[in-house]
Amino acid sequence: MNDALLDSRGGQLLVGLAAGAAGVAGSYAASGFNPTFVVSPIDRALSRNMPDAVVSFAIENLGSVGQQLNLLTAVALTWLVFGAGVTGTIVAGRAANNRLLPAVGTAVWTWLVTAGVTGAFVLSLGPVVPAVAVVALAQAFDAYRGTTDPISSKRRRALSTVGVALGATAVGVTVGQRRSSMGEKAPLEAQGVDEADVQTKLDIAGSNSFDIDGIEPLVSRSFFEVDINSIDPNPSADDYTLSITGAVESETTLSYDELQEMDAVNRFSTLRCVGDQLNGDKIDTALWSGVSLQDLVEKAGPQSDCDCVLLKAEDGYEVEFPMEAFNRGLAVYGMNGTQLPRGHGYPVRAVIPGHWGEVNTKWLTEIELLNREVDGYWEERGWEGTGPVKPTATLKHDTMLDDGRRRLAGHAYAGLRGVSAVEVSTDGGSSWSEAALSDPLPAAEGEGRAEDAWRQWRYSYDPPGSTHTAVVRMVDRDGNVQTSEETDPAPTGPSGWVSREFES
Ligand SMILES: Nc1nc2c(c(=O)[nH]1)N[C@H]1C(S)=C(S)[C@@H](COP(=O)(O)O)O[C@H]1N2
Ligand SMILES: [Mo]
Repeated sequence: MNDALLDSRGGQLLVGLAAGAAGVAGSYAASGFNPTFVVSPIDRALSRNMPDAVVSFAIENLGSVGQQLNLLTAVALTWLVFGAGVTGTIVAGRAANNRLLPAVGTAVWTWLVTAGVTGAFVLSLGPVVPAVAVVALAQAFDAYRGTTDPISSKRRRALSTVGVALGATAVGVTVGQRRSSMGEKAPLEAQGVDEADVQTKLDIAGSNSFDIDGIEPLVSRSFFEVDINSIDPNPSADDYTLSITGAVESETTLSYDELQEMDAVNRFSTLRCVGDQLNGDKIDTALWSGVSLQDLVEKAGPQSDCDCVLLKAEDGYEVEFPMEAFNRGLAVYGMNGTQLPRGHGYPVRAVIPGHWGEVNTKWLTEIELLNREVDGYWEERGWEGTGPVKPTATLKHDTMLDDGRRRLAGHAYAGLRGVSAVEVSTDGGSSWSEAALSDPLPAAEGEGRAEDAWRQWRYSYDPPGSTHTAVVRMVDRDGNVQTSEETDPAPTGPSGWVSREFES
């Protein structure tokens, strides 16, 4: 009777899958949560090839959970591909009676798959080492197997192999996690940026902010993140180029250094995702440092027939919108006095005042001037989120003060339409009073106020002692009252008044 673990079908598959898991973790250890992680391109291919209906369903019903499911599926697929290949080499090794074949085959297979999908030849050694180690160990266990109790010792060898693979996987995941969190929040050191101006503006934002629990200060502490990746691109600034192409006199390419040498603007701007909910959290404000997009494009000599432009990014994302909006925008590399963080588009993103979040292309690589309009990533999926934002007033805070009054607070934002007042009703909308507004953030240049930034509001009242509804709405600079008509986020963004019921 032959009791070698690697002679049984079950044992071969077990070792194959164990080595596969260690291999996936090894790739993670070498790359972290980066595009060179073997799962990354597979995750991307999966999500990009998902039918539109599934994508729309996932966005509306699952939110970022949809992305996590996609990532999990990609991990499982990669594991199976590794596992199947390794199992194959074990089976072949047995058939050919060749002890080297499984280890060599495992090395070649895991490297080929990883290098094939990521294109990173050296980092693709990451999965090779742990996967080969698991296979070699299983072989060694079999070679030195005891003779006293074949059944239990075979089981023990199986368990040992799985144990080693689990250990290797845990180590890989830990190392990968470390690697992933490196390089956050580097200081902004660009020649074109006036650092004193950045600091002054951030100080003003601090002192103008209401200090109220549960509502973000004027410069958000934590900034929401929305994009089509579960693993963000991580381009290097050294290799970075921004090309201006299409309907221009001469196509132009700029490096990261060239951008940083140009005179920069420090400008507050609020971003809001078209997929935000009524009273949602996909709205935030930062101080952005970068150069005028119009100035960049002037260099190339724009001659677009449709006065429209397509922005393209490292992750394959694309969005098309009018030149008129583009010309007001910035190519941004700094955020709140630090280097633009990876999650927000490092090295360079677009920040376009007054329009929905989706035009603020992160990891920006190309500006293509068009002669004819095209659909971008979200428009292909039924959204119409490239236009001006809809006005919003949120209600994020209520508390009983010591003097027996109740205080309500939130934000208001209407893009370039500006916020001139926030009105609060505590009788379900019959009568309205004006809330106090935080002092506006300063303009990028000169004495005025920031043209595309939210305001905070607060309002205190004597509670009536019976059930009542508080409602909030904003008024724009031209005196237009925000519409009460409620719409879903899809396809043009949410609208409506936010309300909250109180028992007393
Ligand atoms: N390259 C790229 N840029 C992108 C996206 C993306 O998926 N890829 N998402 C857009 C969307 S839908 C929004 S709302 C904003 C969000 O910016 P933030 O993640 O910095 O908050 O980025 C936009 N820019
Ligand atoms: Mo968005």
